[in-house]
Amino acid sequence: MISTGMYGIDDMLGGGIPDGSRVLYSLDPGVDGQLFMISTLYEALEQKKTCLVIIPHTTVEAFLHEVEHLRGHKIRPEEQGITFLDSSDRERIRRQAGKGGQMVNAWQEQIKKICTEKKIEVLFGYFDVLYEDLGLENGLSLLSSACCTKKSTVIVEHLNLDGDASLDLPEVRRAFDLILAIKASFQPLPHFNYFTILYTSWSTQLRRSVPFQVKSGHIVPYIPKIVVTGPPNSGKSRFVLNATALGVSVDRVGCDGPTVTTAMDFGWLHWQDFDITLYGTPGQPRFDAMLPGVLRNAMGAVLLVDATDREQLPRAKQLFKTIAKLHLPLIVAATKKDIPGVMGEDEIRTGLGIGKDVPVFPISALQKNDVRDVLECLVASITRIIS
Ligand SMILES: Nc1nc2c(ncn2[C@@H]2O[C@H](COP(=O)(O)OP(=O)(O)O)[C@@H](O)[C@H]2O)c(=O)[nH]1
Ligand SMILES: [Mg+2]
Repeated sequence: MISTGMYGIDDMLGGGIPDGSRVLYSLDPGVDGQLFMISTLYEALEQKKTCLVIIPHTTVEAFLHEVEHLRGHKIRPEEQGITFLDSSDRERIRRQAGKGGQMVNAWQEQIKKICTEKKIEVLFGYFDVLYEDLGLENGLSLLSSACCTKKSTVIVEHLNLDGDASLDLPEVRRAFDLILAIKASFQPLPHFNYFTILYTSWSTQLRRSVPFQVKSGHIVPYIPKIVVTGPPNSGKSRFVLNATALGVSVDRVGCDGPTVTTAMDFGWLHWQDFDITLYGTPGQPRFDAMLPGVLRNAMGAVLLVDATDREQLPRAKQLFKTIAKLHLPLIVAATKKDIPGVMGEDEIRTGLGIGKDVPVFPISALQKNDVRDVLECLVASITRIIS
C-alpha cells in the first residue's frame, strides 16, 4: 500500500493505493490541483521508494523549482532515489525515432531500462505531452502497463481538456485502478476546488466528491457545510432530521434529541457525490453571536420561515441580512405549507425584503420530498460550473 500523501484521502480509499495500482489524477483546466501528484511523490520519497518521474513537458531543473515553490520544501534527487526523463529525453527520442510507432517503442525501451536497472517502485508520469506525441491509446498503454513490472505503482497526471465523458471511455477505465477527477466550481462567491473519486477497481464505494483547500503546500479536504437557520419554531430541527434521513449513508442523526430546540441540530448526508454536514442553528436572538462562526466556511444556507406566522418575518429578515452580507448561495423555504391559511410567496418576499434572485420554496418540513427539493436546488447553485 502506498499513501497518497493527502490527509483524509487515504481513508476514503480504504487505507491508500494498493501496490501495483495505476492511478489517474485528472485536472480540469484552471483547478489548483498540481499538489495531488506532488503530494504522492513526496510521500513515496519519504517512504524511500525508488521513483521514476516522467516530465516530457519541462526540464528537471524547472520541475524541481516548481515543486519546491508549490510545496515549500526541496527534493534532492541525488539523495532520494529519484530518476527523471525530461524534455531533453523527449527531444532525443523524437530525433532518433521519428514519429509514430517507433517513438512509442523508443519510450517503452527507455522506461523499461530504467525500471529494471533502478528497480523502480513508483512511476510518476505527466501525460499531456505524451498524449500529443503518441496519441491516447499508445500514451496510455505506455504509462499504464507496458513498461514496468506488475508490482510498480503508476501515478499519472493529465490536464483534462476533453470534459467528463473522456474519463468514462472504456480504454481509460481499463487503463486505471483509480481515477480521481480534480475540479473547480463557481458560484460568484465562494469559488472552491473539489475532487471526485470517480472509480476504484478495488472497492465499490459510492462515488464521492469532496472539496479541498490548499494550505501550506498540502491538500486539505473538507466537508462542506450547509447552514439551516430561521426563527424559533420555523422547522429547523425537522428539516435537518428529514434531510439527514434522505442521505444514502447516514452516520449521525440529529443530536439535539426530540424536544430540545436551543441546541444545534447536526446532520450528515451523502448527497449527489458530496458529503454534506448540515448545521441547524438555534433561532433565538441570544444565540446570534454564534451565527458568524457557524456560517464561516459554509457553502450555502437555507433560511426557514414559518409561513403560518407573520410575526416571525422581522426576525427572519434580520437573519436574511446576516447571510446576504456573506454572499452565500441562499434559499428561503417557507414551511408548514400543509397548514391552511399560510402566507403567499409575495407576502413572504415583501416581508423579508428579498428580490427574485433568491428562490422561495413553499414546503412542509415534515415531507422528505420537499426537503429534498430545497437541497437539490441549493447544491445545484453551489456546484454550478461556469461553462
Ligand atoms: N404541519 C407542519 N408542522 C411543522 C412543519 N415544520 C415544523 N413543524 C412543526 O413545528 C414545530 C417546530 O418545529 P421544529 O423543527 O422543532 O422547529 P425549530 O424550532 O426551528 O427547530 C414542531 O412541532 C414541528 O413538528 C411543517 O412544515 N408542517
Ligand atoms: Mg430546533
